[in-house]
Amino acid sequence: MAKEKRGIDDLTLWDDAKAMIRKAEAEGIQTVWDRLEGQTPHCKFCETGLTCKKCVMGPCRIKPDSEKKAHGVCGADADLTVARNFGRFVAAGAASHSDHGRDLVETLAAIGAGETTDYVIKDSDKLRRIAGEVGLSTDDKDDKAIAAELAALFTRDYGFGSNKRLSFAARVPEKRRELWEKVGIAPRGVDWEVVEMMHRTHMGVDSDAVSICLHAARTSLSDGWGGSMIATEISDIVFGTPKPGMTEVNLGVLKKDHVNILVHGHSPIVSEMLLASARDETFIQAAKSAGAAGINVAGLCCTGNELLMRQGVPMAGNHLMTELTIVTGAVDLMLVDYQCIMPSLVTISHCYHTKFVSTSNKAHFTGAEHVEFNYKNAREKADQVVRMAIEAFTERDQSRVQIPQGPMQMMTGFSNEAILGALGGTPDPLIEAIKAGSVRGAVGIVGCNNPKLKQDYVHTNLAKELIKRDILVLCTGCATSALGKAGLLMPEAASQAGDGLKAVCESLGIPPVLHVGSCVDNARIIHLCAVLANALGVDIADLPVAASAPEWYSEKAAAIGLYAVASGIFTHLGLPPHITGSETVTNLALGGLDDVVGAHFIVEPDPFKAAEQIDARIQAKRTGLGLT
Ligand code: CUV
Ligand code: SF4
Repeated sequence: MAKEKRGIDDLTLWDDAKAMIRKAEAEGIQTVWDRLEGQTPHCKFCETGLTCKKCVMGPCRIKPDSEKKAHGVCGADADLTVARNFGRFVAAGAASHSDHGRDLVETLAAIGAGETTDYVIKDSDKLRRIAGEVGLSTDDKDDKAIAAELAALFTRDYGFGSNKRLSFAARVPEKRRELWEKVGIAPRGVDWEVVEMMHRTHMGVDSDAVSICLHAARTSLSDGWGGSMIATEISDIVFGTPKPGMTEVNLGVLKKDHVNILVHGHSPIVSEMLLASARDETFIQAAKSAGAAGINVAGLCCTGNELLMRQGVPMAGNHLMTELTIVTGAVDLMLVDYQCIMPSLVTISHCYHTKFVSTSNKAHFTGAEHVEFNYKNAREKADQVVRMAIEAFTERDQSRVQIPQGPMQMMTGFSNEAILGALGGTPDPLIEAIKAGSVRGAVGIVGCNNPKLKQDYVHTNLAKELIKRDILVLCTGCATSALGKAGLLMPEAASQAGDGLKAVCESLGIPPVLHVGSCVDNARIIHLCAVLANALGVDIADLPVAASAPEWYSEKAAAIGLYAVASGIFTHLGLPPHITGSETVTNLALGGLDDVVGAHFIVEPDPFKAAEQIDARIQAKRTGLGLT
């Protein structure tokens, strides 16, 4: 962390962000960067994972090199303290995705039981395909009956598992499953692993750092191959499986003459319904009567990614843009569900006419208006919210509105079904391209922004370096806005790729960076890896693939990174988690895990150096497969 005050050019890569940071400053509005400065320097004990407040004999601060303070009151040393903290960190991340997934299971069950008319099965083919895949018979059954059975099965995956194993574990290559069994990290139920982590990290339970780290891996796998994967698949079934399409990104997607509604958070359950209401002719007419040209819905963060993938709804920005969207003065209403919603958004919205509306019983925000959505009332509540937005529009002070430059175009919608569809229904053409070396490998660039790093600088430069090297990039989450704003989600960006990748993209008419969805949709990436590995008859760890969370901040990102590694995928992080106070845990993460699960983490804030290391790993994997 730089000690001197950072200039605006150190905060973000983008003109739209800079313009709004300046406007915020002029209007006396505090942003995430100001607050980071206030918190810097951070507490060294916390930063390195050496604080423990798990019981009331403490709190304890562990100083490994001090005779008196090397242990907490209970006797925990630095390794154990870091591991217990990290274990809970990962469990919280896994819990977040998986609790989001639970809402989708509940919705699917409600459809099955005929308890909702607001939500329906949009992709009946996928419903039947997934049901068949997890061993349910679909013969002579209607969609509702299948939905009910599938929801019941997934409910078991949350608890004791079906056969103490996740249904989607069947997707995992056999070698990998055997390895998980051998190491003792085969994931069972989603809730089970999270609860067990809370138990293990209570004082006096698991007191071995390595053992806790292995359970952290198991917990993360229950997210990746469980909660997140279930969330993704049900979202496709209920809201439609994404297909490629065009849309736009950056603050320029806001429209001065429209009612602007931003959806922020994660689940498509709320945002899809809001979109349906906003597209309703009655409300469009109401907006016109109020003096607007229409209703404009745009997304933020992951629920933005969900709408982007399935509905082509434009994206206003990623994590560090969320506050700045309100600073435009053009947002009439921000509708949120849960996760990554900075509480500061409520404060900032009060500096404008912006209505801030929370929707989830799990996520109340002091100072917000709460309109609670559930599967029985969702459409009615969405209608109510749209009416609130139209009313807010009439209170907007247009003299305070400043909307930066016009938006960038981008292509989205690359579900695995769409990717395989583009390849003619089988992974073979991709495998052939990998064998021939025109596509040397693939990397998922995922995750958040972090104000400690220059916004989107690591994302964009890493992606550019990789595609130059004929490495295909898949992106999700907040990386999407970064790469979209950089123009990399356009087919034309193929010209920036190496000759091999360029030719492949041009022949298929696709960008060298494919948008595959939200954070839970990282499940699509590990699923695709499994499909490739199974087709080649190898383990995921043998594939020339890697993952990267260049600018991550959240517990969820830690869970994602860890399930990627535990699935056999080499993973780059732009900055470390709070583990550096333990040599044992740090060494395990940065290398030791290779011997256990065949992959490990690297930490590198410089995108150019990171690209070198990822390239070297991919080349080693190619060599391992006998490729050049
Ligand atoms: Ni879930 S977790 S900041 S919105 S990607 Fe965006 Fe994505 Fe990180 Fe949050
Ligand atoms: Fe201190 Fe141990 Fe209690 Fe943690 S669990 S607060 S290290 S006594």
